Amino acid sequence: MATHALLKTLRSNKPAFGAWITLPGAFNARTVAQASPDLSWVVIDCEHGLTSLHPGAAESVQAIEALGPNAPSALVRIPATGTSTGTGWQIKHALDAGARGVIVPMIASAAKAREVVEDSRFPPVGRRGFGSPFTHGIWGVSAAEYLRTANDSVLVIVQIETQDAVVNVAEIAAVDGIDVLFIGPYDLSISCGYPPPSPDPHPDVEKLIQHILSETKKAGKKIAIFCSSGAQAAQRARQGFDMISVTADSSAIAEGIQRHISAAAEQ
Ligand code: 3PY
Ligand code: MG
Repeated sequence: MATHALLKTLRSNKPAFGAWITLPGAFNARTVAQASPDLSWVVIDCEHGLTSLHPGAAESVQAIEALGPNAPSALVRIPATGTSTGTGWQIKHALDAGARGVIVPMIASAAKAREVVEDSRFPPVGRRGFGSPFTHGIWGVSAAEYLRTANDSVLVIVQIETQDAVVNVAEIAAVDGIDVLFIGPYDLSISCGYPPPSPDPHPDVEKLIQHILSETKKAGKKIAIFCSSGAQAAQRARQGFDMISVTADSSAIAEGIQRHISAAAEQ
């Protein structure tokens, strides 16, 4: 059975801590992935980060997965969802690149969630095409084994980050083939007319977050959220979140450099 760190952590019902990759380049991706043995996933952000989906994501996934069987699972956040152009090609590039899962932003209806599942799963479940000569090698399995097990091993993660998504959350969570609902607190706040979290969300937005958490758990699905510090992530873990982004490369670099320079300057 093809498996990976995030899938194992989610199945063991332990919080899966992750990190966000906003800067481009295979060496950056590998540096983040190697930063802690407690990382069970990283996401290459092709929506707001600077990695291009093709071929940039493939190079970063390869650099992470080459760390071996204990590497954090490499996820890819695709650039966009839209009404006029389908998102199938983006999911195809991300999964063919060897991503262990996709994070799909701005999903607000069960119909859109079903489309995401169809694009992410091979027939008979979905309509994902088969044909990359590289994907199975990055996973370290044969092509036949990848084809046989990918529908169970690829994680399909949709972001809940708009007012409409909150209204439809129970229906979205009930869609077969969706593994994780991922709250984007920044977009959720601005969609509801509140300022972005600084660092915590507005109490009204927090109520929505708790509602999404309980509806997702009721549906038996995993729930994830984006955080901006270890302390905030620990609190979300205590609340029952399954998958938590703890920090991002760009902010962690700036914080680390600032801390060291301050220590030096204070002498
Ligand atoms: C959000 O908070 O909107 C996110 O998508 C997390 O990056
Ligand atoms: Mg967002």
